[in-house]
Amino acid sequence: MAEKKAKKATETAPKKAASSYGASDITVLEGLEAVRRRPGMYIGTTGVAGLHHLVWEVFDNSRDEAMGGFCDDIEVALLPDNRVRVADNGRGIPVEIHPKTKVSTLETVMTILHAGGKFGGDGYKVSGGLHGVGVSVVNALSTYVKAEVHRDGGRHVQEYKNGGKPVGKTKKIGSSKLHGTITTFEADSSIFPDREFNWDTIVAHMRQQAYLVKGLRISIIDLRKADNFKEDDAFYLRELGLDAPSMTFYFEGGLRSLVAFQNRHQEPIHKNIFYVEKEQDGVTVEIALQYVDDITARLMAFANNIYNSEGGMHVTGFKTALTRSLNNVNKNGSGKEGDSFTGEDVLEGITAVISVKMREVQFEGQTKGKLGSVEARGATETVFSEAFTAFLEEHPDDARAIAGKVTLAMKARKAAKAAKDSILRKGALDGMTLPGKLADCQSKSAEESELFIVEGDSAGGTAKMGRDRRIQAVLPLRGKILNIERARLDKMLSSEQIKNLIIALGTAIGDIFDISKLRYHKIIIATDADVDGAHIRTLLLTLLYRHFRPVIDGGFLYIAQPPLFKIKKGKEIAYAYSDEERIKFVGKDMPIESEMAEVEEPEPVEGEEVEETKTKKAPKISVQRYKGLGEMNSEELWETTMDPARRILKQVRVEDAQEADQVFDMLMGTDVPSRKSFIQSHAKEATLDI
Ligand code: 0RA
Repeated sequence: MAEKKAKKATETAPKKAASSYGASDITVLEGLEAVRRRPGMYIGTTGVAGLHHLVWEVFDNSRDEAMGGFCDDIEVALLPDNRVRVADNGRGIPVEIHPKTKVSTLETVMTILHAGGKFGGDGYKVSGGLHGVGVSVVNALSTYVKAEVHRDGGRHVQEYKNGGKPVGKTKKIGSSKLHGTITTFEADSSIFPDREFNWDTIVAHMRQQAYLVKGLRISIIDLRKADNFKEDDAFYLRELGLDAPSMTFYFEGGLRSLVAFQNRHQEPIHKNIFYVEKEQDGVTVEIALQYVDDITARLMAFANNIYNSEGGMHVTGFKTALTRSLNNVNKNGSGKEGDSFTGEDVLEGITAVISVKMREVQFEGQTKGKLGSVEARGATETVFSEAFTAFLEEHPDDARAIAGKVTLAMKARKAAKAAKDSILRKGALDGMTLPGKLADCQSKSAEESELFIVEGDSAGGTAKMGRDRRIQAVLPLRGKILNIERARLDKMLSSEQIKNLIIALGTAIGDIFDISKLRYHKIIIATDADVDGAHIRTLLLTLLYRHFRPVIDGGFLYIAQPPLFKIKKGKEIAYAYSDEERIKFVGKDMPIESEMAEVEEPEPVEGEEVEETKTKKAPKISVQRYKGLGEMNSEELWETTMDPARRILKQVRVEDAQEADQVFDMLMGTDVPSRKSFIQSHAKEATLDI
């Protein structure tokens, strides 16, 4: 119903909305207009990341209501026509006339920039900083918004069109026994060229948010393809019982549950997950941790529920307190004098989540992913120090296991250092003689240089022939690289494959790692589109994630996207990068050459006239599947995968690498049952060689 109305009104688009707006509406619309002129300033980008930002922004308001203790159930629904609907059972945004703006508080919040804090009443928002720009920004960037408030026995509605212009006033349209807010929006396609929401992105975000607000139920439902969905009076659309993908997250344990989830494929070395939540000097600090039998540190940090990929003050405070607490235990126990743990020792094998909440947060760093607020450091240090010391005293078994693990890490560090020193002294990475396998580029400027890491010598040869040798280098890797799961630096340095890679990158590794020495600003992994290729890619991602993290954080790592099919239609050649694309080109019934019993040679074509009649009848179509890069000739490889003007590259984000790290744990780790089920559930893909 609302959808129809919205469309009609857009078609006839009245210049002036029938609203109560007086003199102040000019400044209001100017504010929203400023957002439309420079959307990047408010939401970062107008790409898909920015599009999803709109969802986070609307969701954040409901989540803040939940953090205030007023709401425990939020539903996010993806609707047809690119609309998104967020419903919460909070108090409902107030609807009475606001004394300052002379319009309803709802309209004020929806149309005035940053009105949340100023007009919404005390405690409207704790968040701020990265998102937390206010729902009016979403309104400004949408062609349609509907806000529905259930409150004080009534059901109140207001709609906004074309960048936030109210359509009439906030109206009571009926009675309701419920309380809460429902916001539906449709992003403006003239601002967001791509309006396709990614289900997995939304699932991952909502899962994370559910961990961060314990006791909050968050459900997601994808009604974009639900046949018989029409907007209904249900408060939560999941109650309509439609056949649609949906998920619900609810974690009573909060961060404790998140740590357990992170460790689901690991072997914890002690039973109890440490947990604390406490306020200190205006900062609420919440931390959960557990050590596992592994050497990687898995730290996650949040400030006001925003993920801090680069850590920050809270992480610094945490590390200081962790090192000190464990050194204290060591002194009291049997540890020898002079053997104190370093920050690195106490982080080995730890899975920890640190979340702080405070009034004003400041972010800094390259991606604004680092918490800069200094108060967070002291508060985290104090809260954690006290609680962790108490935990170690109250749980002697856990304390013993942790101290043992950290002592082992210290010993291993000393052994590894001795080994590395001797290897380095012997010149393992010395002189930086580039490996013979590497076909380097001519340019000495890292900014323009690219390194293609390819699988095997045959693909290596093709890539060397096809490349632009001025700026493109090629390094073939042979077979499987070393299993780095448990490998320490000294062992890794004895692998020829890895040594080649490290020398080619130029950064060295471990203590002497130096990102400024990176020789290529694009490192491109180009493995085959089959199971082996996926395996090698996972290994490389894991290696880079664990030992060359700044390469990923700096945005230097990419994955090549070679086509899966070559399609010939008469003389025309096209490439398809997915099954969907192939089907779009030739239909689903066209057989794939390598899978047919026999292939007819295309007939030679003579003369223009003949050709014309031929193409008119039925152009010869053939579809060839590429299993590996080695199956392409050098020209094809250049055209489809290497030419900077035509290729598609996927930039690797930390989350991608993190996922690879987890898959890696599953494939290589000790958790046999999940490895089995992973392999079984991917067996189909494996036989199809996708
Ligand atoms: C401030 C005051 C009150 C409610 C809200 C904010 C509120 C905002 C949003 C945004 C999405 N969902 C929301 N739920 C509630 C009401 C204060 C009162 O009733 O006393």
